[in-house]
Amino acid sequence: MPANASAEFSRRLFLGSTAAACLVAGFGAARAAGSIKPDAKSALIVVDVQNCFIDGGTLPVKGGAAVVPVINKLAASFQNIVVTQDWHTPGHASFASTHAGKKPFETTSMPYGTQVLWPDHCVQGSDDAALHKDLKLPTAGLIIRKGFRKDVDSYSAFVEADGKTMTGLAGYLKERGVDTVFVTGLATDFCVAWTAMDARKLGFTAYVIEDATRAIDLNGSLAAAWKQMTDAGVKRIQASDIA
Ligand code: VGL
Ligand code: ZN
Repeated sequence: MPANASAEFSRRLFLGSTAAACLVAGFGAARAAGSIKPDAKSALIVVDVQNCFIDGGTLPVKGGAAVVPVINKLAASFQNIVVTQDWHTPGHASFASTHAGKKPFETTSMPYGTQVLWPDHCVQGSDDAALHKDLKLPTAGLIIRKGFRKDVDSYSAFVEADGKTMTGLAGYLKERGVDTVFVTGLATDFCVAWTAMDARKLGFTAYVIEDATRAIDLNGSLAAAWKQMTDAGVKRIQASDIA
């Protein structure tokens, strides 16, 4: 064969392998399907897939029910699974109804900072606070409840909104040798984002599986959350990226 044909052949080979390397390294939007294989050091965190955050609940997240089959399928890939539940007292400080003259989705100032005020939601022991009935996670080892102190909210599964009270999740995961978390559930821009960012602060590698989440998106909160998560080193992936 002519010399230039073989040069063209090796150039294509080079470009082909460079493209493959980029996919594996996660450059650009595309990633090879099934390229991430969770191991014994990985945990799936399923955030707040509760009736309150699904149609018919007290703080419904648009499309919230759609995460359930995605998460059920992901579960087969994980040896460690943790579930969280938003678990508020009646008259909780994060409820607008607790603050005279305040309406849901307004804000107030709390000793720990600005608090968004929500409709009453996820009250301890109510059907509204129960996990969605179609969520099938028989191998989940831990359910973390959060936001159960009347005067303190907790979007994060790791640290309450006071910024100092630990939920115990980091200790649990570290004791079990977990160094990487994959965060899913509701809502992308609140409890999922705060959980993923605290995971980074606490030294974990953190992924958010985007199509296993849905957002509230209050005044641009979704775009802001992705920017903050990306800046914190949280990796944004899709369920099809998981082997
Ligand atoms: C959440 C608002 C209030 C969440 C919890 O799970 O993202 N959002 N409480
Ligand atoms: Zn809440």
